Amino acid sequence: MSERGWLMPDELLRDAPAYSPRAGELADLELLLTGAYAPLTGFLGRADLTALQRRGRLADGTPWPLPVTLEVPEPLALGLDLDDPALRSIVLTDQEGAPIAAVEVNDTWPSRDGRYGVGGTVRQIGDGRHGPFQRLRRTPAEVRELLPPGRVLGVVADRPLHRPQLAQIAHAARTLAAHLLVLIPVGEAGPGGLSPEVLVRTVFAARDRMPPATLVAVPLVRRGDEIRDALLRAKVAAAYGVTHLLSTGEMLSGGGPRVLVPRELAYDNRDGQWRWRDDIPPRNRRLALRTDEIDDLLDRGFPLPEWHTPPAVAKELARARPPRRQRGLVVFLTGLSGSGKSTVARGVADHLRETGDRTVTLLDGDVVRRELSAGLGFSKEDRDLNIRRIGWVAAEVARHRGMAICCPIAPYAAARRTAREMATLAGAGFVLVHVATPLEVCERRDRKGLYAKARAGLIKGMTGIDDPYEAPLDAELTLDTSELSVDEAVGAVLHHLTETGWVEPK
Ligand code: PPS
Repeated sequence: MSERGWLMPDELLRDAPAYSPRAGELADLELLLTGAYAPLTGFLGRADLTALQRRGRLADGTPWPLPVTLEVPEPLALGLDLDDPALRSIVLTDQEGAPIAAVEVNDTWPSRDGRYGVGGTVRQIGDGRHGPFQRLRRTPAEVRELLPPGRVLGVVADRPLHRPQLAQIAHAARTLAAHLLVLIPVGEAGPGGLSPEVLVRTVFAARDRMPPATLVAVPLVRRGDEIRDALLRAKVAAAYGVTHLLSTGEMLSGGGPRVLVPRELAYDNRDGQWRWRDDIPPRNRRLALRTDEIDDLLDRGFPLPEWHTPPAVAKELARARPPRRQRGLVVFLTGLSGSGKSTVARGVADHLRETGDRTVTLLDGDVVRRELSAGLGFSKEDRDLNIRRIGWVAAEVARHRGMAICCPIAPYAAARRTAREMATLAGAGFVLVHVATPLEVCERRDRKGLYAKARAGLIKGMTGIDDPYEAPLDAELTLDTSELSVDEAVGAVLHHLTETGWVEPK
């Protein structure tokens, strides 16, 4: 029996391998399934990709701005038999493993990093939807059905809407006498780590300042090429029925909706209106705040000014980005064995526990290797996995507004970068402290006798001796404990955290 929302296994797919694509690929999958990428019906194969690269068109001549591709691990690709209908499908699942769609593969090729590109048509399994805000994730056909006849002004709200943007939207909708369709990109975190959920809430908070509008969440993900990204957005907007698109960035040409490039508005303090900046005498003119200015106000716990941001929007933003002193934070100390990381980390943790501002989790090397990474050794793979685990736990602690203090050696820059990204995506801060005590000093201290053993050839792969340490180029703070007492080193970290607003001055 099949019930709405519950999945029935499909006979042909019973033995098909399952694979959970990366976040960007999942977003593309949803756009393919809903018809937002029409006329595409699946992930592109080599013929289309080549044509796209050469001519900006698919093999059949249809203009298309960007590759829509899927990569899978090599064994999965090699296990397919493209000539056998029963052996050529892959079930694509969400990140928790629930099936979303099947791809009927008609092309595979080696790609990069031991992965294979696969091309083929996708077909929905079950209701195919996933992620929060389901009721906003309407298909283009459903949306076109809802729209009144006539012009449709599209806005891609990829950042919170403040008064200047709202004034531009209202002006464009009025001039065109168009219905407003707001597309909210929910495929990835926005600028500054703003989560899609927060973005949706801020756009809703601005709703009573907009002309009557239809709001849709669309899993758009940027590829990082501004013009092509804009062209793809225009394609998707057109699929949703947009006839005129209010641009937030680049000028566009080619098929799809007409693109309107709004003029820069400024606040006129004579009457409180937003109008074209050049129509306001300079002394009465206030320019819109830049994103970094907005973030800075929020970081310091100041309210966003009412002339600039509707209070309801300001409230959502303040909730999502509380002042630094209340936000989650990861303090990540890296350095050689014996550099003093653990001692400094303990001192910082003790101080913060005394003041009691936030809960403190100390992810000390020995504890981590016992509780979290038991069984791991010191190969590059094991060290990277160890740091990934530490980074993940730390980010979760910080997501819930706690303070995580970590002090592994973390010799590889890429793994440290991953830890930073995880914290940022959790909406938390990340402060990297390089405990840069010179190797000679660490070796002289040799608390555990490991350096002596390594020099004698009794142990292999000791960091600094016969294993690499990539000194950070992105540390917020560098300490050398050969020149500082423990108290001074702890004080330096606390001073940095206070200066940058992460910790309340005492
Ligand atoms: S890593 O690279 O970040 O995963 O290492 P970490 O988890 O911090 O573990 C480092 C501690 O393990 C002991 N140890 C070694 N360190 C470096 N290289 C090798 N081969 C090694 N073998 C064991 C060492 O005592 C480290 O402890 P600390 O507290 O840093 O001195």
